[in-house]
Amino acid sequence: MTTQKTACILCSRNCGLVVDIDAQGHFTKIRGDEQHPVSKGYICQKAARLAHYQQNGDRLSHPLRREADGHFVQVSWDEALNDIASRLINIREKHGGKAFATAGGGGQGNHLGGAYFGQIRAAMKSRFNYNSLGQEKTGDFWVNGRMFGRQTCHTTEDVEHADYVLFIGCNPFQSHGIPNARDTLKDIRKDTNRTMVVIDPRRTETAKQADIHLQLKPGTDAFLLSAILSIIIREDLYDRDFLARHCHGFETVEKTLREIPIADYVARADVPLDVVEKVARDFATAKTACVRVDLGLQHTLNTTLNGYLEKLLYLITGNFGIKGGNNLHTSLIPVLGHTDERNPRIQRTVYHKMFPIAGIFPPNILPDEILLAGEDRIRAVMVESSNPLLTWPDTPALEKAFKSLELLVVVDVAMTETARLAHYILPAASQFEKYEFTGFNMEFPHNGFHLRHALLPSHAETLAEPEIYTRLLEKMGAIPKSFPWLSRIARHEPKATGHLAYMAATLTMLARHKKLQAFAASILYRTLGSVLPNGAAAAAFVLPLAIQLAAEHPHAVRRAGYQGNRFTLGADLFQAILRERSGVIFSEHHYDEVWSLVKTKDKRIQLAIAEMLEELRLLPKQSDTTSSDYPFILAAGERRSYNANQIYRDPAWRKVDPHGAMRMSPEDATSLGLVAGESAFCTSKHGEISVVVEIDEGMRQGVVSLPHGYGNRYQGGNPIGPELNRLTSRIDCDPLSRTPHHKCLPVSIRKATDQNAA
Ligand SMILES: Nc1nc2c(c(=O)[nH]1)N[C@H]1C(S)=C(S)[C@@H](COP(=O)(O)OP(=O)(O)OC[C@H]3O[C@@H](n4cnc5c(=O)[nH]c(N)nc54)[C@H](O)[C@@H]3O)O[C@H]1N2
Ligand SMILES: Nc1nc2c(c(=O)[nH]1)N[C@H]1C(S)=C(S)[C@@H](COP(=O)(O)OP(=O)(O)OC[C@H]3O[C@@H](n4cnc5c(=O)[nH]c(N)nc54)[C@H](O)[C@@H]3O)O[C@H]1N2
Ligand code: SF4
Ligand SMILES: [Mo]
Repeated sequence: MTTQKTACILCSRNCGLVVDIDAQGHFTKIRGDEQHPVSKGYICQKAARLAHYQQNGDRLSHPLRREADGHFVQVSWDEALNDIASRLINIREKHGGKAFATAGGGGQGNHLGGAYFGQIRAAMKSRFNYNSLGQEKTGDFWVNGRMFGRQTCHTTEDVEHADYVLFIGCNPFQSHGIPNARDTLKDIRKDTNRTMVVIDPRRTETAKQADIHLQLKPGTDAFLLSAILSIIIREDLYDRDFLARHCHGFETVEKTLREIPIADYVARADVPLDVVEKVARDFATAKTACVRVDLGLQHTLNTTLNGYLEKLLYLITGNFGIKGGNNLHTSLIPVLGHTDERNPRIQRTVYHKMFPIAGIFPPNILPDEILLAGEDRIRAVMVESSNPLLTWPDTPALEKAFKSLELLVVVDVAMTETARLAHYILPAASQFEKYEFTGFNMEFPHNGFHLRHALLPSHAETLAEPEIYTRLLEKMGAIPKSFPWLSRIARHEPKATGHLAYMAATLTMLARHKKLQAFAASILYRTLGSVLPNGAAAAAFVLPLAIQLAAEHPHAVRRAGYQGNRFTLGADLFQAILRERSGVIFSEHHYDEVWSLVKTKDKRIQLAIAEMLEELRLLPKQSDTTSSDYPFILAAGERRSYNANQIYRDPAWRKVDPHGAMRMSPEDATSLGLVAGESAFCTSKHGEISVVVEIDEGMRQGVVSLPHGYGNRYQGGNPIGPELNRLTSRIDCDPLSRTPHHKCLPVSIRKATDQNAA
């Protein structure tokens, strides 16, 4: 038996773990890693059963090719990659980069492979990066771009230190998303000087711990938030000094907000006006306050506008750049890019003319870009670490689109619903069989990074993504098979110089061969990679990122404990990243240094965003979502105690909720004549699925919910639990970001009589 360090891969927190592994490579004990600098020993119940990810009946072992009759045959890596390379090149030569897109590229904890995956897009001369973030967070990123200057300016919330915390459309008790969520919630609850407010249509596990719960009608957040802002403005509770010193455009925003018909808007949200006034006043006058939002705000109506209003809340009250407020944070791994659609050079999609946000295109439009874009359509797609057939809106449309492709390649650890449609399935080593990390490190003022080491040998013939994509690039002729000069320098450079001679040589080479710049990750992997200790080759590309971070934030990196001059500081950080099994803190800022992270020219925040103010003015025209045909609102995709996106496939991992039941209020169940455990049909204008009913006192009347992360066909069987996205729409989406309205889906529900259930 060995004891090793790693991290949980089931949500964005990636809590540090200590695991015992027996001689057969099975996890026998999993506990929190006290030495992990961010999670400090914390875990939730989901981590204990990670063995079901590592070993399950759907794990892939060999590359597979689909034959004409639909069945898969085992092929060698060379056979698969040679054919994929030549088919990709053929498509590029005949149709250009527009004909190719990637889908996915990293899940909750595996972002290392993503750095290599993007290179395939570059080799194909394509910009089309479709990713699940484009169905949740891109509206938020767009607003960040306008307010803070770049879409890479990502905001975070100091919930741990805030006196007043507003949780809007998130349920951290189940979904986490904030440091050590359950402990943090408990601390706020126990402290009588601190206040927790939850804005959510369901009385969630988080809402039950809150001081105030505003149980609004789904889809009305923009009404409620603008009313709260208006109260703050009309009652003169905004922070004049902060606004004068740090922001532009307040007068314009103020004018619009002052005109909001407060009582009317609060009535639309269907919550008590006196409580809303109290929340507005107490939030604005609290010593420190912050706002945490997630899918409840981002999968509902007015996604982008909601993100704007939420940011205005903490900005006009001056709760930014302070302990206990909202802040920006550093990033070591650039998960997001910046793509301003006002720049005419930004490449739009062929059919929808959609622009990318933060470099990401919205999954909603992918079926049309494949099926309806004519000669210039997308003809080849490569999917990684994502299962779009279950997780992207409008499953039937996507299925039809994927089936029409000239080439679909899926890289996954498991046989997924998407993989079953592929021409080639490439089996990846699991996240415990290779080097990995998450790029979702969003802490401020301290930010952390955890490079996870491989704990186990790769299963069967599986390969880690860096190897898969580097081989593919080599076969496509995008990069040479070797770089003898760079390899030699890497090998012979004395340890003390921290690979700086190597870096200098690489930069010189890349300056001379600009075409190779896009493939730097694979070049570093093949050259520097081979001299890194403990087989850490895949992490070689972190070196230039560490150097860049240190050059940008030398004080923050030094405070975090690293030493060196302008050139060597980043190399010192890199060495620590390679060495520390529990992860490191890589930057330590003072709160007021948040302004160094703002990317506008004058470091001021732009509050007046014309598109958002226009959408706000049009808000009263918004019509009701429900109708007599579809009288219920379905929140399609709740986070519960035993779901974790599509990461687990074996249903045996769930301790509760085997069917992924539909939650509804007792009143609604009675009126439909349904009892707990009974089957029903849930129908939207797009599709129908069968569900099992659960009665939940916490549900608002007229609202039902289904969990995310079900519907998979384990070992080729029938779907287990709701296939949610057979109901959801790719057309009903945010006008700007095109993120879907998953949480505000009009449906009807009917009892499944014995006859039609059969
Ligand atoms: N257990 C578990 N944890 C997870 C995941 C998982 O699958 N399982 N997935 C991870 C991922 S990828 C993500 S993005 C996060 C998401 O994390 P969350 O966003 O916190 O999770 P959800 O349960 O999807 O939605 C949050 C809340 O939004 C509420 N809501 C629904 N409609 C509305 C509305 O119109 N307005 C408001 N204000 N609220 C509304 C729902 O009632 C729900 O309580 O969770 C992560 N963590
Ligand atoms: N209706 C509805 N739809 C939703 C949501 C919702 O709430 N409602 N939530 C949305 C959200 S917020 C998100 S983030 C998405 C998530 O949906 P996806 O983007 O599809 O991501 P995951 O579900 O995390 O899928 C992870 C896939 O990666 C594979 N995998 C695991 N480890 C590795 C690895 O090391 N290498 C490779 N190559 N593959 C690996 C798993 O087997 C699995 O197939 O779903 C979205 N879809
Ligand atoms: S699911 Fe999230 S919060 Fe729970 S242990 Fe894993 S990473 Fe931590
Ligand atoms: Mo997500």
